[in-house]
Amino acid sequence: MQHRFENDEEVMQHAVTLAARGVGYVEPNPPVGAVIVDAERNLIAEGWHQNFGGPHAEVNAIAVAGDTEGLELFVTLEPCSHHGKTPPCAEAVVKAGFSRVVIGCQDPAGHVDGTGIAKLRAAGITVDVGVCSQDAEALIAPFRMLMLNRRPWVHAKWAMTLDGKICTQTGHSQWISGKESRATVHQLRGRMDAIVTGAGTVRADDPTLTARPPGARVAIRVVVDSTGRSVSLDGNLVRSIPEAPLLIVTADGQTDHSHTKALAAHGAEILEGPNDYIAAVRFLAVELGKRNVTNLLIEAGSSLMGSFSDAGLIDEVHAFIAPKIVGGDLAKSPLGGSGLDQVAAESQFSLVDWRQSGEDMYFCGRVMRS
Ligand code: AOF
Ligand code: ZN
Repeated sequence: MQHRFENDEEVMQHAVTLAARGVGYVEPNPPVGAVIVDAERNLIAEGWHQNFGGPHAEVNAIAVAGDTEGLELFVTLEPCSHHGKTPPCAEAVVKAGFSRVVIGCQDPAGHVDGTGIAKLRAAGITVDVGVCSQDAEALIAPFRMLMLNRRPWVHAKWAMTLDGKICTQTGHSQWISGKESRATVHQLRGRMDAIVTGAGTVRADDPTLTARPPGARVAIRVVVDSTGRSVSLDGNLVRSIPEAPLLIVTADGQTDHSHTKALAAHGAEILEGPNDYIAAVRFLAVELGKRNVTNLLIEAGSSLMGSFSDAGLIDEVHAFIAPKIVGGDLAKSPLGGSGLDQVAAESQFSLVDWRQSGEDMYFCGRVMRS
């Protein structure tokens, strides 16, 4: 494990890489990585937050290092100062006798929000904040959204043809993206807390919406359907309730109560929301935020997808572009709804990934908001 880092940024980059190992396992907590080095930046120990409820990154790294007197700690997120499921890391860090602590970014959560940094400084430790801050912030974007806006980070996934269609004019959509792309989608599903779809998709595809093979966590499946009738009692969603919860969001005044009663008897949860698509997706975001849903994936047709987009509720896009064309005025594109009046002059995304995926291209980007 003998390794010497060139500069502070290199150490922090390593901490960011360690933190990413926790993605999917730690939510609703943030993924955090920690690296301990000596004055010459030789690697002494590393740690990361591995699972929700478990020890935090700094504490794991300190446990590996043993004697930490006079060493330097690099951590992607400000050490916490509160008594949560574990005691405050800031106290453990002070006790460990570090000469210097380098922090990627401040913890936005109300229960920390700078108080961890203040504790370290009050103890006479040199504290530097903001090394590789962009990467450190990017790691905790879903956590920040949940903490500050009390709603999940919303991923929108679609597969489309070269001519921007998600199905033919008859609605046929099987076989747009290839095997590699579908595998990427299952990996994505495996780190989500919720997967949302609409009545049209349920009727057309009878989807299961589980991750195959299973991932780090099991997402609650959510169907937005005003009446609830699209979800049949003998369909794949109901059949797989023992594997993953099923929530059906119906619309006030539209719900088919005798059918939703039967669905509830099969173990589905029914929630009545507003009778308006945009209001319904806002209601859903708030409701899932209350349940600490940190990452939500929409895999839906153009009308529900368009409602999320028009409501300003899409944070990250995963688009698969297949080298196929279908044509047709009536064939749908990924986002329905009202859309924009003008094409944005500035770039709308910060790029996460843009690569070949088998025969397809895969784009992943995060929506930039001013
Ligand atoms: C750290 N290091 O590795 C993480 C931190 O319920 P608990 O005790 O696990 O505390 C969770 C909170 O601690 C979480 O909301 C966030 O503010 C902070 N996460 N802090 O010092 C870590 N994961
Ligand atoms: Zn902590």
